[in-house]
Amino acid sequence: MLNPIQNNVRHKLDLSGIWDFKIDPDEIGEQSGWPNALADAGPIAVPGSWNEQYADLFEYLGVAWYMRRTYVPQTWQGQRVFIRVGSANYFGTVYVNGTKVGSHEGGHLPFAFEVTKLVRWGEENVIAISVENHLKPTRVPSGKLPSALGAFASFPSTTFDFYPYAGIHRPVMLYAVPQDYIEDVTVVTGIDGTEGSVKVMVRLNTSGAAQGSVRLVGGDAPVEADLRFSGGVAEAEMRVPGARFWSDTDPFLYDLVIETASDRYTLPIGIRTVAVRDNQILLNGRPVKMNGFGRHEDFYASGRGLNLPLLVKDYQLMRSVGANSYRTSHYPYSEEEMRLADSTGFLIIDETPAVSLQFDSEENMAERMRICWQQIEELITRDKNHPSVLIWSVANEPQPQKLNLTKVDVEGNRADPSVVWGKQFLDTLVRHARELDPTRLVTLVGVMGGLMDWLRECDVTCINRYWGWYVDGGQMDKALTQLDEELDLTWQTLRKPIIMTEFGADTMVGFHSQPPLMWTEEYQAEYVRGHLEVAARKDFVAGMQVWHYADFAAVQSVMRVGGVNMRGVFTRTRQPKMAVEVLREFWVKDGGATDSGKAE
Ligand code: BDP
Repeated sequence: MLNPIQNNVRHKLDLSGIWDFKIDPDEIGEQSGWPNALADAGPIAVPGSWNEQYADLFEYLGVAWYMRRTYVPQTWQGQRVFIRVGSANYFGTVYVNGTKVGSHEGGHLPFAFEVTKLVRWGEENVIAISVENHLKPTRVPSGKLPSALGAFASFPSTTFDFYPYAGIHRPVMLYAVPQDYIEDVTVVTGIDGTEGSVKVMVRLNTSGAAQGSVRLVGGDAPVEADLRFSGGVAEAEMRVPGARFWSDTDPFLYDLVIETASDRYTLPIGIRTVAVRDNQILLNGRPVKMNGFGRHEDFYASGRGLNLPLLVKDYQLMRSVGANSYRTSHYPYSEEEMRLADSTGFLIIDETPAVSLQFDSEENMAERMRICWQQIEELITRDKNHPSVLIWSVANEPQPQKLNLTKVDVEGNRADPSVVWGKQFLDTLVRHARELDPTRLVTLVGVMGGLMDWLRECDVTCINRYWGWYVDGGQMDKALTQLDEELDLTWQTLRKPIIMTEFGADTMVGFHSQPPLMWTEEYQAEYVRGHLEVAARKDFVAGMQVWHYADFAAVQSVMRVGGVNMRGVFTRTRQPKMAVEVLREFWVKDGGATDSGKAE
């Protein structure tokens, strides 16, 4: 699943733009010839969520069809041609010239199918993609299930607190590679004093013997090694004297150029290591704090669709408050975004779509496990070479059957089968991620009042806490005392560095009060200040990530004014609330971040 690139032997054709579109509520499209032609279609932007583009489709989550016609460049003849969808939420099926080429489940990861034999050279090709986003109890994330957080009872019926946007959310492209091509590359970097090491594993699509080379460009002198393939696989290790190590303050990237007789692939890489020692996270052997935000891919009109100007703006705004980190809450973000994190030095907790998992019946859990397993594999395959990714998060807020927000529960009631099922399920996910990638840290994010025991297997303890909001709202002193005590207890119990992956207060921009009352900007500012002060006293706190970066679309409920979660320190249109100044005070170091996004 290498990201398609353009060079002298590889080609790509981005099909982003206005496509034909038609909903199919009765699900008759496939047997009615829609893969070949869409009668009475309307226009739709790809990428983008359909819910935002048509007011009458805001709540529509059933099947919809996309169609686009294109020539395939004549120069690609003789190569292998693929169609690739960056993401389609939730279930996508691709047809080329009327033939079904494959389907994919899961909303936030790319999928590709080879279509070489179906291409019509010298004529138009018809590409049709059907997408549906039915909310179902066994999907990940799940819908139409009773939520342990009863107050989230919502419309549409999700178990999660963000709008279930539907559609093709990332670019669709055709790409071409040589007949014998580089199928996969895995890079593992190490540090020994001032020397870097770069271990490269390359897999070809063919299993015969072959030769190739790998070159690291961008340092003082290029470093090279030979690749000798046997069974289609080759490994090489390069030593890089005087290497420039990748970090959040110096996100230096080398180009790794891999060449075989017929193919060539260039991958930007960073030389860095990540580890945990006692109560700290170490980047290149030095303690680092991962401060920043929980976020969403969310905006007016584009919905969850890739929005490049917004991306650049968001990175600049995050940097302007001194943030160096965020979590891809609650699903994998776009590949464009991951590359930007590499080049601008953000430290990422990369999360799967497993938000609000429930452990309700063995049958449901088996189905969810199948999907979680696949999503972890697809995520790690996609993102394993990004230096920015330090931590895999395999779940956010798995839900015990009974949730008591006010009480820290260490072991849980073992007579409750869901307590035991949850532990087995989550341990399995953590171990699976660790097996696939032993070079990074693995975590899952614990819910307030959840079981500490479920987090034991993790390398880093990530917790979401809402003292002063859902519990002890309006009573900041009491809330901060509870937070203080709970952080100590969590450290003493689990003995791993702690990142607070969520803490925050809903805030209506422009609401003010003295004394600070809930929902006002003053309250959010005090809340954030109080939390950062408590954390600053504890050296085992390895990061503070405010929930949320910006207000975002949620489902309708009594908790979400206008269907918006207002916990952002920026509004949905990216205007600052008062809390932004507090973050600057704590996070912007002397000189601080500049508008260009680079720390000075
Ligand atoms: C946590 C969830 C997050 C919600 C947040 C909230 O992880 O998705 O948006 O609470 O209530 O439970 O704002």
